Amino acid sequence: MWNLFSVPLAVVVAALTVAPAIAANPIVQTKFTADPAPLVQDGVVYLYTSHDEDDAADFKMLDWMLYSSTDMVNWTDHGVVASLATFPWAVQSNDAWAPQVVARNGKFYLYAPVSVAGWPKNVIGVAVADHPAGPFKDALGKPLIDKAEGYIDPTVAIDDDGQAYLYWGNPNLWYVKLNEDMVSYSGPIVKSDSKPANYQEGPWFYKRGRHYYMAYASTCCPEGIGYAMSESPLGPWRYKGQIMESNAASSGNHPGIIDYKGHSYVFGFNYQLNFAQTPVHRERRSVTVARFDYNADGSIPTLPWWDGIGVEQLGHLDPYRRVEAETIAWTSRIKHDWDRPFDWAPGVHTARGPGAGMHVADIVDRTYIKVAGVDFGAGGPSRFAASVASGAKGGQIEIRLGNVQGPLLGTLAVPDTGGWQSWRTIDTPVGAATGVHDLFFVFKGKGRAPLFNFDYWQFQAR
Ligand code: FUB
Repeated sequence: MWNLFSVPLAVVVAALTVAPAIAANPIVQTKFTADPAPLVQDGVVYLYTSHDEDDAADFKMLDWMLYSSTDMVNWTDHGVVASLATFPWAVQSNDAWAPQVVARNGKFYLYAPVSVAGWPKNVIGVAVADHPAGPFKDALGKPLIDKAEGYIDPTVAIDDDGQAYLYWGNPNLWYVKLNEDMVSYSGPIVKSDSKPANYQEGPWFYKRGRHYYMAYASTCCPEGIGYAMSESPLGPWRYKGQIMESNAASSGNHPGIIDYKGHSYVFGFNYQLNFAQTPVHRERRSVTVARFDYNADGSIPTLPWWDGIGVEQLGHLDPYRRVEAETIAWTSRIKHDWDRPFDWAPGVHTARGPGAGMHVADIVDRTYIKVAGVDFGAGGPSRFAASVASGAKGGQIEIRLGNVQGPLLGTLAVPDTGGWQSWRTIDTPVGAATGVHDLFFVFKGKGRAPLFNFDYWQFQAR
């Protein structure tokens, strides 16, 4: 990949004493995402989400997405990991609502609410995969939990004794005991008689230490996040308070809670990107995250409404290893004079293609990607390489530090490669930079049409 030769130092950027990189909320900007369901597996956070279509007015939901991170700030897009087509017996036109994935015995089980024809229509399906990123396959060829009104929002946890429990429901809270195969259950479907008074939907069931927790979308509407605790997996559930009060800026909310690398996180969603583009409420939601600390007695403090700041980065990103271009802390577009006066312009998109799998697509002039907290080390880089493809005239990748107008490390000229899936690795010398910086790829080119696609990148150390 590299042609080693000495490079005049166009730019020398010394190590800065930087504030820790943070994930700006919402944490995904390439799509509208909702109903976060995080899973920690082998040191990685896998964040499953539902997906509001770009043209959704009311709920319009066809598939489930996956993002992963090892630092809680830079999220790698794995694209669609399951869709309504995974459950061919379900209504195919809508209703791919809030999922959860759990791991057991080397397999990954995706529980998903979908609908069937007629009334009542709500059922819960289960699909299984050998890897967190799928492919997920329908396990049963029929619903796991057959139809009743309000059978949505499944959540699963496995107790220390190996017994797995599936909870779900709006506005009631139901449960069954899952068998060890995770795709069947024993005993009756039970309606919990200790559902907290402000419970609405979106339960998130887990055990931490000796405490069992039931977090959920509380109050309606708008929804906050409430939680209850118990000393038993089946309750009784004692209401403990609000993890987050509701907020008029957001009609919905939906918790997903994990511990990761010594910290505790709650995910939810807001409508920030929708309202950054229009004053009209549409079901175009965006997943958010906040960090919190449990109190000594296991209770959870009440957090402020989702801020735009997010959480601190855990560690730094190594730029001398191949990094997928769809690893993104933030993407947007440098605005034009003719843009509407809202806060945020959509940036790049992601797509899956035959040549490169997941990649960044629809790169147009002035879009950019921020990769947070990149550690160039003491020696710094000498060259930058990227895998790119263009069926048009290509463009440029400006490699900047700190912000979209920050010091220019180098510019990679992307040619017409002969097709949108005809991938070439192109490299360029870069100036010196040491220490930790937020890295910005600012895309430039002529016209308003897509310029090129971008699969991965890597720096060479000096
Ligand atoms: O996303 C569709 C539905 O909205 C979910 O299933 C509910 O929890 C609410 O977030």
